[in-house]
Amino acid sequence: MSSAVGNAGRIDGSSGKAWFTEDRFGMFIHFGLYAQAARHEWVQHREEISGEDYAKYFENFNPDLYDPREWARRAREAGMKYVVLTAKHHEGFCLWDSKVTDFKATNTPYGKDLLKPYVEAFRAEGLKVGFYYSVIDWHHDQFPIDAIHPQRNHPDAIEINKSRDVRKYAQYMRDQVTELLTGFGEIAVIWFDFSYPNREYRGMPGKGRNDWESEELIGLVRKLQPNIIVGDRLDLPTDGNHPKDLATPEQYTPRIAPTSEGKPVRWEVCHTFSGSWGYHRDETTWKDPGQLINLLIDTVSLGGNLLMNVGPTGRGTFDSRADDALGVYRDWMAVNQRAIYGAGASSFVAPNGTKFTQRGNRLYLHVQTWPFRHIHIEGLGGKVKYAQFLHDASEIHWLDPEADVDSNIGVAVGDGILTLELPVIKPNV
Ligand code: FUL
Repeated sequence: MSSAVGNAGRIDGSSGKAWFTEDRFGMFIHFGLYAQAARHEWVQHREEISGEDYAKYFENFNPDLYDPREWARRAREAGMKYVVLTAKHHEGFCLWDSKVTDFKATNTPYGKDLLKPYVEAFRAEGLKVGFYYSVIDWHHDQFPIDAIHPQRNHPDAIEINKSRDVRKYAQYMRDQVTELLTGFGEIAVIWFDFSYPNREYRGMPGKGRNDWESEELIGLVRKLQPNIIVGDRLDLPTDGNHPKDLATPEQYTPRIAPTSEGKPVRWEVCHTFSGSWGYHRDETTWKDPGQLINLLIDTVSLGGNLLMNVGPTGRGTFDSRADDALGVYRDWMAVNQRAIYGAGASSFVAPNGTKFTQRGNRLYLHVQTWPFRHIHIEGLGGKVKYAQFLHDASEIHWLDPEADVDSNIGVAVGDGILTLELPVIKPNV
């Protein structure tokens, strides 16, 4: 339900990035060789699979049903306004025809680049396009065998590391990021994932250095695409020179909006439909419709964006459970999108069992636990001009002592309290 109230300030982006807090809702896509293993995108790490054994997924990669126009249509219908696809995940496999590696889609039985059609398809549906790019790379021959590498228990790990030069890998990343940011038009988001400090080197020279050369990397990104929004997982120094573009809490929604260098920052919560980012055939912890909707409302009510993930199958399709989850958003957003786009946190405090989102002088009350007949809202007395349900625009009566509105709902209200009169039965929205 919505009502008209005074404006509340909210975090906004600067110039070319202001779209982000307006759009609020995006699609994350994790797609790579791991989709064929169908048991989590970290399968190579979890099962300590060697490069030779993992090669079977490369040799069999053939997403013959890949049609990004289908993906894009579903995203748009679900109300998502932007998209982020794994151009390369930790396994190191590249979805595009990178000139600096052979470990890419064009060298598999599929034989084609996946990124160009992806970019074109989503743009055609009106979505902004982003790339996820893994800083970690378990395939690259100069990437060290560190503590989270699939080969971490290899008996010769220390010896192998002695011959590796992570600076060559850092250059490889810059080459690839250059390809991604020069070959596909304007990219809205680059989602780096993830560097970590004080890495265990197992004999590597150069310990203690910023081995990812993240500062060079972000400098390059800013030069190539000044308006791009950069995810915050590069482990950049907190010296005042690298204010964050985007904080990226994963699988949880912070109660207090994140800050960077003491200032409010754009933030985006990413979530899975089930317990895996990559396609996981046997995973059963799929979120139910109520949880999906609550995630979106909760995040926006706190001033953040939601990036919901789909892990397509090895044939390149969304499985039926993902489709169903997207359908939940499609149906809800068809009616309620006004409470999401351009909306954010409100300075008014929502009563228990409800949440507020606010856009300009419109306040949206999301009633999660349906009460019997009345909702009392402190601080809104005398401030509301009109109230209505969103789903059918039907008027909601209220009792507001300060506005001297006549009502026969017959309940005692206090100063500054607005009391909404609801139907006894929750409308079937
Ligand atoms: C994590 C990664 O390790 C996961 O596989 C996934 O990509 C998630 C979004 O970020 O840090």
